[in-house]
Amino acid sequence: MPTPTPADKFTFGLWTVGWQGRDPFGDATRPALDPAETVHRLAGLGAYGVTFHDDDLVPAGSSEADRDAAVKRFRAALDAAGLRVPMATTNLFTHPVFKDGAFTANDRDVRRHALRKTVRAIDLAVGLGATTYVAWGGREGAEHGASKDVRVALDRLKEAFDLLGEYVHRQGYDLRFAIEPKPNEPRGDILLPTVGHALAFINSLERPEGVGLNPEVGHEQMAGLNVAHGVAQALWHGKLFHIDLNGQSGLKYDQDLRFGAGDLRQAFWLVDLLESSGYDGPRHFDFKPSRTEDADGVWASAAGCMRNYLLLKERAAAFRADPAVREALRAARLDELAAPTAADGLDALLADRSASEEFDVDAAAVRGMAFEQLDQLALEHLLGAR
Ligand code: 3MF
Ligand code: MG
Ligand code: MG
Repeated sequence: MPTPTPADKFTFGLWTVGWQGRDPFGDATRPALDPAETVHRLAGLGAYGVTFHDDDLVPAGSSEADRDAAVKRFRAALDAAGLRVPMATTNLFTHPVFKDGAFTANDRDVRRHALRKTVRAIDLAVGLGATTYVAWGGREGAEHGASKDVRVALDRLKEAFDLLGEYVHRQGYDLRFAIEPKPNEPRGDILLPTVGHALAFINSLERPEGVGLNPEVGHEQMAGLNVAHGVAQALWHGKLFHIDLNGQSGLKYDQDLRFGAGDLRQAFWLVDLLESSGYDGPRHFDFKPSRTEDADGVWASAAGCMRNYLLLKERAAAFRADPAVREALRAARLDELAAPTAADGLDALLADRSASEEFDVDAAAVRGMAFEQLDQLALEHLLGAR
């Protein structure tokens, strides 16, 4: 059984194992976790790092003295346990003041407060060593048609990222932003609902090079999308700055299952992609241990996330190394996809009668693609049958 080590770069949010099980229908089923204890428990399980929202570490409304004490205690725990903070973020969704959003709230004073809260949280993040700053706009959205002018709201969202980018630049921080798309929940419809929307938005920013993506498995799947395809496109654009791993079973409420639960095939293809792509950032778990669990169940589910990742990594490596798979990839003509379509240039293509007048479309149409055989091999590797 594979055992996680810090070299695997597994990280967890304080809010994940710390989730108390409050949902829209029921109260908390578990007591709050102390961030310092979380650090020690995660280190004991073989994690590399821990992440947080400002309010996870310093509860909203804390005095300056309480804030300093909380940060000091956390820093001491990190040092003692040898855990890193590669990423941090801002909570712009829990407090009622953000009920209509933060950077895109219709109320201007709320928008200005959201920016100041984020600037303060960025200082905290950088002080603890973070180099990635995630921005999930959970409340940036709407339920009522005319209540949000989406084009104007996108102006305000751009303004926010431009100001924050200017701040980071001015401070000389080594920090990149990673936008986390999500289609809905808690808003009926959230701005930047998918990887594709976010990629397009980034191109409109003043400092696009400092902004990338933090795709989440369940978020893409809630939109009915293939998460490995979305992540592949983010990689293709050089924009995979971070990733949130969890599990989701189809189009329903945001489940935040432990990684590997939910759509196992998509999890397999995602691990196969991450491990073969050269992505060397954290493998960050953003899941919620089921509210049925006590503390033992919480740590068992955190360990399960990492084990499932490592098991899938083993399965994916075995799939790629199998001579039968290599042969099946050839039969499916993946090598041909890798060859440019017209390296001979447009003139040669336009002069090529074999691609037009003389092309035997009927003969080409009957050629089988041999994809079923290839996919069966993948399934057999995933099932541990090969
Ligand atoms: C919600 C999320 C968020 C973000 C977090 C930033 C509370 O579905 O996924 O978790 O990941 O705010 O990292
Ligand atoms: Mg999520
Ligand atoms: Mg997330």
